Amino acid sequence: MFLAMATAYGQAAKAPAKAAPKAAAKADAPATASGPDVAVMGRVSFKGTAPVSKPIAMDSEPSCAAKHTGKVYPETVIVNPNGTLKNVFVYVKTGLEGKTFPAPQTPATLNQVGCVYEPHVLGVVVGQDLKIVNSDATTHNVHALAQVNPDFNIGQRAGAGPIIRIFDKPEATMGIVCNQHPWMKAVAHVISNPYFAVSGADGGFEIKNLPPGTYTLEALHEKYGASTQQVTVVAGKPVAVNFSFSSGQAFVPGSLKTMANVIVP
Ligand SMILES: [Cu+2]
Repeated sequence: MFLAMATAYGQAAKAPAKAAPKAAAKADAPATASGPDVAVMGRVSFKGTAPVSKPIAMDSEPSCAAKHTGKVYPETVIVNPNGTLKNVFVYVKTGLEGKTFPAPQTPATLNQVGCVYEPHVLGVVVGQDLKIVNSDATTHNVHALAQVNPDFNIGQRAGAGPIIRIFDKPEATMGIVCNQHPWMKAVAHVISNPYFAVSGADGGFEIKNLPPGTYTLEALHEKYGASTQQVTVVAGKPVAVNFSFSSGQAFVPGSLKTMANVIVP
């Protein structure tokens, strides 16, 4: 008992020195814009208990297992150390009606590295190239579980060139899976404007260059679903918006056609 208390005290005594550099990344601390082009910024907080997931058994694919130094976990729910939620897709849902946006010239890229999709969540604009790259020494089978756009299911050998696909219609939460490696999963969100962001390792997101106006933002997460917020963007000053999801909540359907919740446990 005394030992346990002494250990706890020892940890507590060390805590301030360790915690100080992280203070700015606290979930409720105000976000700081990374540049003058940031129109909307915020964080996605997470309430409740982070789900516990089992490490992925990659023994069936030694060439992929060898690319990882530690254990690899499913990325369905990632709660950051500061209590925020990673991989939440935040985009402009309404307020841009009647406007059209040229598809970005640069492709959205989905890489396969060590039998893991990078990134796990990505945004693609209608008409933009989605470039799927195989960086592994094995064959992948890229299967887009599209419901609004045509689905596709394509083998991609080691060393093969990229697969390019273009989506014609908005479609949120499209699962991309691999028929060779059942643990592989990415989530693509296809939207009709270029104003979106994905929450990062501190739960933060930034939407850049959104013109002044009033908009509805929607935040989408593959397990927890949708949450919306109204926001008014003014010139020259980033507006702060925060979202929150919780461990006990049921899946909330979003406004875009969303596929049934594909969960890799
Ligand atoms: Cu694969």
